Formats: sequence, structure tokens, C-alpha cells
Amino acid sequence: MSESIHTRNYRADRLWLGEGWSEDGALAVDSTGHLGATEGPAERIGGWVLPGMPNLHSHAFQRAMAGLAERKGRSDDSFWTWRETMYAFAAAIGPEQLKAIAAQLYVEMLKAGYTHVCEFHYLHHQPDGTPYGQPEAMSLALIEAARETGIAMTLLPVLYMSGGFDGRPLAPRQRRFGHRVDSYLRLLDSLKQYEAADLRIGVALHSLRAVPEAAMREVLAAEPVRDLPIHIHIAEQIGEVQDCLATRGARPVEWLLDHADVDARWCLVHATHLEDNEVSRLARSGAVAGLCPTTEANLGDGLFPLADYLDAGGTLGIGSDSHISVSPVEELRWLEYGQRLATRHRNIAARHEHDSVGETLWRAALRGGARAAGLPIGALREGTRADAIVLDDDAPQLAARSVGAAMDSFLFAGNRPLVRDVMAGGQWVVRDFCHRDEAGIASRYRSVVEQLAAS
Ligand code: NGQ
Ligand code: ZN
Repeated sequence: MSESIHTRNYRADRLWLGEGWSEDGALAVDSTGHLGATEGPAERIGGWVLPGMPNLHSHAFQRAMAGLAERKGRSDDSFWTWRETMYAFAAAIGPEQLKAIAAQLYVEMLKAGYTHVCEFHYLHHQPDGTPYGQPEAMSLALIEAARETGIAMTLLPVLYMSGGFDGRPLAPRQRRFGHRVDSYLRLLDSLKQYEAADLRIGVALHSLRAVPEAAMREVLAAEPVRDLPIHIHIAEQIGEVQDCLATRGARPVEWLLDHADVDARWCLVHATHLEDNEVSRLARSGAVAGLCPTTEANLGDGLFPLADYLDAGGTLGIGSDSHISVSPVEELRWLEYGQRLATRHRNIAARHEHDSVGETLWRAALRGGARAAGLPIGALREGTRADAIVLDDDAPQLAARSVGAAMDSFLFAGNRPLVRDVMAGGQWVVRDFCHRDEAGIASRYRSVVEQLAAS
């Protein structure tokens, strides 16, 4: 049988391959779910077809606590008091709960336009810190959830060793996150056997406060780590900047740039608090700034210096992180709106006259998201996984929109969902606003959340 028998050809009225829209574009999906060369008769896709967005930062279990940390506490509420609530919630999550929560989350991601998720995963062990019988049980729960829904994943098992910059041991609630370098590298090794077209493995250091310098060096020098994406939480809170200055004599991003070969393999998650020299050095390094604007707003983190970073040629991507919102539209919208509120100006992400804010943001986040996920490019090109979304051309927000205006209307014209269909790995997993398995996945999620609420 020839390959072309298995190739499906599509013709889209409007297609965004990588840089911008073209009218009447062709796409071909081969039998492995990747894009191939177009040929022969094609099925028409009505609507606006564009690459799905990579979500570069997710802690899946936190989806189920969205909305449960919004009541005023006894003292001054902060990131650190939120973290206590989050730890208490995490303590009740085992593999079965994690799989049900992640599957529901990934359905929501796909329906919102994310087709790839980077899972920054640190709930490794049982709540008292004892490894599960199968040490990678929690990682497998995430992998199975992703496969069930069709979303592609970069799984980033997290190295977490200490409870602060002073090297203090993990607090009881952090014990299930912990590894020694050797057990961490074993986990990484065992996860590599699951790698496939829909699953990549990368490395994550939880933060500078959770990973001592010697351990960081050891992991970065280890053979299997050489070509993998490397993610780290950094400079999200002022307290962290102060502790880093006090113990390591430098600001977090400055310290990392001085002590590691930070390059395009790296994703610095948040990187909120930067001084000018850190902005330009980070931009030049080729690393991705992993911005999570709705979570950063929810946790009171601060604002990333977007305009300076873009002017310095920096690369960025977006993540939904704690999942108090699951939508690339809302992440990008709030990335822009935060800047407008702070500067009292408009159209900040667009740095040149006539540039569209929506197109600039979507293009930047595709590119940086792909880089952070360890994917080749953020575009619909031959050889890439067929991950595409289709915007509803019947939606009033898109009525009479030219190709030049469509992306701005996608991001800045309200809340009616516009993602009508989603193709993941060549399969239509969302059709007409519905995921193929959403009812079963939602009911499993509901029983897990009910059980968590009762415990
Ligand atoms: C996390 N989340 O690992 O889930 C963190 C909080 C910490 C965010 N930073 C815990 N958004 O940083 O110690
Ligand atoms: Zn995070």
C-alpha cells in the first residue's frame, strides 16, 4: 500500500502556517499523525485553522483546587499562605485522583486551544515521602491522562531537595516531592522508555531554593540530561529574590545566568522580578521566559517587564500553571492588559507601527512554547505533529473580519469560546466544541472531587 492511501488532505479557507494567515491553504496528515506533503483531492475545513498552542507550565493536580483559596485568612494573605492551602490539598492526591483530575484538565486545555502540555511534575511519592511500589506511578497517571485525551505532553519530572535557600530539609508536607540526585536520575531514566511521538521527557529543577548548587551541577552534567529541555521556577516572588541575594550574593536570574549554561534548552518560569541587565542577558541567552499571567495575577506575583524583554529580542511562551484559568486567550490577554494597566498605554506587545497585538502575541507564544516543550517549531510544517485548532467562522466576533483583524478579535473580543474543532496528532479530538470523551472524563472527575471534598 502506498503512503498516500493513508494520507488525509485538507483545504482550509484560512490557514495560519507559522507567520500569518494565508487564504486557501492546504494541509496533509499522514498515517502517523504528522503533517506531510499535500497531494490529491482535499476535504474542506470551513473556519480559521491555526497551530494549537503549547502550554508550557502545568501542575495538573492544582486544577481541582481552583477557587478554594480565595477566602481571606487570619493574617496577610500571600503567595506563601496560598502555598500552605495548596500543600494541604496535594496531600490527598494519589495516582487515581491525579489521573482523573489531569484528564479533565487536558480536555479543558484542548477545548481552549492548547494541544501540548509541559507538566512540571513534583508529586512523586506517597504523602509521607515513601516511594510508591512503582516509583513512577504518579508520572504514569499523567501520561495516561494525556494519552486518553489526545493532548501531547512534555513530562518534566521535578528535582526537589531542600525547603529553602539555606538548605534546610523538606518540611513534612514537602516530603513527597523529594529526591536525591541518584534516585532522580533513575526516575528520569525509567520515564525515557515511555517517550513517543506524543510524549517527550525533560528536566525540571523546582527552584533555586529547592535545589542546592552542587545537585544542580550534577544533574546538568549527567549524560541523559544533555539534550533535554530544562525548566525552573525563578524570581516569582520578592521574598525569593531577597533570600537569593542573602545566601548566594546575586539575584536569582543573575545567579543562574552566572552558574549554568543557560541557552535555548531552558525555560525560566515566571522570571517576574528582573533588573535591566537580567532582562538583556536573559533575552540574549535564547532561553524562554515561561509566563503564566493569570496565575501570576492570582498569586500576587508582580508584572514581567514585557516591553523591554521584547525590545531585547527575548523569547516567551505561556502556561496556565495553577489552572485558575485554562485558556491561551486569557493568558495572552492578561499578559497585555497587565502592561496597559501599569503603563497607562495601549498596544504594548506590538513593538512596531501597524503590528497587531494579537498576532504578535500568538506568534511569540507558539514559538517560545514549542522551544520550551522541546518541539522543533511552532508552526504547521511538514514533519511536525498535526496539532491544529479551528476557530468558528459563524461566531459574531469574527463576522466580517479580514485576515489582518482575525487574531485581534480572537484575543480581544470577549468570552464566547471560538475554538470549534481541535486536531491532535492528526485525530479530531474536539468536534463542534465537544471533546470525544468529555462526558465520561467529567463524571470520573466529579466523583474524585466529591471524594476529596469529603475527606
Ligand atoms: C508550585 N507554584 O510548585 O506549584 C509553585 C508553588 C513553590 C507557583 N510558583 C510552590 N506558581 O513555588 O514553592
Ligand atoms: Zn509552577
